[in-house]
Amino acid sequence: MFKKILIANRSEIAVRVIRAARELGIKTVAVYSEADRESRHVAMADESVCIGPGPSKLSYLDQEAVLSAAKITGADAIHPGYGFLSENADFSELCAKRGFTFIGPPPAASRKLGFKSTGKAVATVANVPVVPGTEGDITTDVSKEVAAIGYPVLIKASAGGGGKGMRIVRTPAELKPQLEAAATEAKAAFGDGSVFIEKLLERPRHVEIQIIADNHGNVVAFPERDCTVQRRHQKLVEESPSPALTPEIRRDMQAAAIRLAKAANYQNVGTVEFLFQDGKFYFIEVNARLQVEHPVTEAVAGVDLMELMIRVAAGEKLPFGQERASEIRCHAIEHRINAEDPDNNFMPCPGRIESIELPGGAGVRVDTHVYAGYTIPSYYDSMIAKLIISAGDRPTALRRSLRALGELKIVGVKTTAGMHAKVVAHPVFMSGDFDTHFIEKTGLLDAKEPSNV
Ligand code: MV4
Repeated sequence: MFKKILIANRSEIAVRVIRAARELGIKTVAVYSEADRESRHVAMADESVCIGPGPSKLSYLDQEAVLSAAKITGADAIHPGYGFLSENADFSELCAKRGFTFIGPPPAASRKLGFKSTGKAVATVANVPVVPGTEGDITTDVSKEVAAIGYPVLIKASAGGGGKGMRIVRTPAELKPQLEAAATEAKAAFGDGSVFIEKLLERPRHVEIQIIADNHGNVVAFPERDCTVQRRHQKLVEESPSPALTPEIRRDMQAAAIRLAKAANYQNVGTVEFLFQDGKFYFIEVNARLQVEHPVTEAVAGVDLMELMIRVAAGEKLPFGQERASEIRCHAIEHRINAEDPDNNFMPCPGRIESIELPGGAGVRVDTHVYAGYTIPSYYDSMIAKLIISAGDRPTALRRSLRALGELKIVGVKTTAGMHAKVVAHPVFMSGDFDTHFIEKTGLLDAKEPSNV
């Protein structure tokens, strides 16, 4: 097992890594930017190293700065958290070269799955259903192929993720100009102009399967997370089990996720994302990291994914098989609380937290790095806390969510907590029957820039 882990991240996820490491008897090193001196992860870690100024490019994304901090503190492993360097295969290779274990997937698997078109190719080989579309990236005239797929279609950037750079095409006349615009945009945004096309699913749900794979060929899949409630491709609420899945679909989705992981020689925790519509699921992409919403699965399955992630990275075997991983022990919901102004188009709202009261009691978990007197810096994302609610069934979990959201009191910055209460109390959300357009259709957020899909 590792002796000392350096955490190449900040905020609640850095705190989460420190907690898991401490329970395993592993020392921790926090790195931080000049803007994060007061962040809780710095105070909690055994040691800390300032690695640069506020902007991420000059600190959390500075590979040499992170590696120097690891070297001078004698760390033997680096945990990347999510975002920043977490899905950077070059960084993971560099870690290995310098003698540190990167707590993440092997670079080859990460490269194959990180690129969406090649990820889809692996899925096809593994007999995992994909959305009908072009095979690989577009290099020639595809108008005939697209006509066969049938309009409307969606152009996606191969190097993109999370909905960035997607364009709808509803008629043949729009195809060529939209393809050109999409390629230009993708080149500018991701440094790679490759695009591919898929049939547009008009009212899908977003359902994802958490997996974990060790270095001994074992892979298990946990119950799904339903992340259908999103706004501008930002997840707001995640829950498990999905109100839309039957036990048969769940089992098939889990088996598909495992086939995909095995075909890619995947190791580490990971998430296989699917769209689900009319009783059928379609693979869309893999997230080769531990995600923000992992505590939903921890609650439902009764496991510690962070601990397991560290153990398999250290070469241990998975301590249980698929039967244990499939157990559903409760219903869980996560609310991402962001420092954003609901009255100003959800603009980030950095500033000083004057006071904060966190909810508690049975079935309420709070993951956060903030405290009274803490000033939220403006350089990073606006998520300041996650509430993870669990209860015996969905209706009880929803009532508990409302209770916990009501207990949460933050003075000093505006937050999305009130909006979460509106979502949970909405009859359509309560019914469980909704799709990715839920937020726009209900007008809950009065979005001034609605998503184009
Ligand atoms: C789609 C789609 C409809 N049809 N693909 C958005 C995020 C990215 N991971 C995939 N996304 C979508 N892909 C096809 N072929 C609709 C979306 C989508 C969406 C998906 C999940 C959750 C919220 C969403 C909001 C808008 C669009």
